[in-house]
Amino acid sequence: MRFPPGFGWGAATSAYQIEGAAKEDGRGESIWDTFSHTPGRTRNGDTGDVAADHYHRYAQDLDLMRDLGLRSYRFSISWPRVQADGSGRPNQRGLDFYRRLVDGLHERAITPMATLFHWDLPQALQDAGGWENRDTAERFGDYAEAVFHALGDRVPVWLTVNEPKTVVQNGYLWGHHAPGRQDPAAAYLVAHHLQLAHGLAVRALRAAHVEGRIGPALNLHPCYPADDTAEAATATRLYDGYENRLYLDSIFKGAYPEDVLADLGAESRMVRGVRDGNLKIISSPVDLLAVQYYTPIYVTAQGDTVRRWPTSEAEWQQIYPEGMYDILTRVTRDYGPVPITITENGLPCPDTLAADGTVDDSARIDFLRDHFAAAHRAIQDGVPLESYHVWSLPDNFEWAEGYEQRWGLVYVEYPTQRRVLKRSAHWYRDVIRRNGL
Ligand code: IFM
Repeated sequence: MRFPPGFGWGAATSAYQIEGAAKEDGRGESIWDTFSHTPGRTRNGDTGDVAADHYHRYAQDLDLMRDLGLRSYRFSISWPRVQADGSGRPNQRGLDFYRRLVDGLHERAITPMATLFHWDLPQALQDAGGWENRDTAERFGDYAEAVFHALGDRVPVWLTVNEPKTVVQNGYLWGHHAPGRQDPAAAYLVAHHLQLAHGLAVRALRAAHVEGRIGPALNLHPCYPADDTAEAATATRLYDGYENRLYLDSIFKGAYPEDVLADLGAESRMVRGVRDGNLKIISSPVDLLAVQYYTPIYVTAQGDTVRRWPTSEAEWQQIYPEGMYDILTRVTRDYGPVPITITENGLPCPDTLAADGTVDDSARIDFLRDHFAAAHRAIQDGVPLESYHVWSLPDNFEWAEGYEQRWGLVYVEYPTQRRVLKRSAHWYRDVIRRNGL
């Protein structure tokens, strides 16, 4: 099973999950510093203060990527490292870190792919209303401009907002992510402002006259009816609207889905918050679509969800590789043709470091093999898939789950920060070398 020549085999991370160095070189506070330091918010009270200490160990991590043969590395830039309070003159020391990282990638012939926002909103902006405040989207456009100015000559692919849906759902509906709110009315206004922020960043890149390509990073969940009834089909359609079309339609079609708008109601904060011209900004043409696939969703006639497939240590995940094929072919059919990159796919395993220094994560190998095969089939059926990033490179801070869930190809022994390649990493190196399975 060979992939197209030059296929971008990669791995992904995000700033708050791996960097640590929370108070160094002028970095400001983010909402995840606040949230993780609030008692009861994360498992075992874990925080990202040290994480995988990547800020200090990035050179070693770069060597590791080279040894694995990675062709692409997706990371995120910490907004509060670049602007401590989310606005104003950029912090040169923060930008310098990313410049060193990006240069190190080029030296090792690895293509950098940078995400501008992976959830670590500067706390000062949260204090001013966070994503409920339209001004945060404007600030994001300015921040993006500063980053493009500093790194635009050396980063060929940019992603705007990582998984806006997760911010909406986990941060504002269920409250188990920062900022920890349970406020449906606010949640969808936040969705709109995140989409606006995306569009403003796209425009900032065009205005900066740099070469790079840019697109959104969306976690898409294929939705299936749980049974054959017409009611389940109807409920599934609306569920899909909230999970997928809310983000895809606005970016690729310049309109929010009618069924979702009707469900929210004309008087909702979101619908009232959409101003003239906003959708034109949101639908500014993009160069690629980044898809993050983890799980399908099965919807009952009542609009509830049920489990169909085995889960992983993440209880929200069902292991269903066909879903990868379905979502890739669906976005190509409904929104294409647009080049696609998979920017996340993976699972947490109960990894342990054996006495002989190995980590046997054969479940991860099985998972990746099946998902790679589904992606390959999608390519054969016409999906313009150009790269695939496994989540994640090293074990890291899994948000509310702290360090208990291990998602990496590389085991991190946290007390010593020693890195150990798991069996899956050795296997992945082989896949990359052979350009296939
Ligand atoms: O760790 C997260 C990542 O930050 C965003 N996508 C899902 C991953 C696993 O939960």
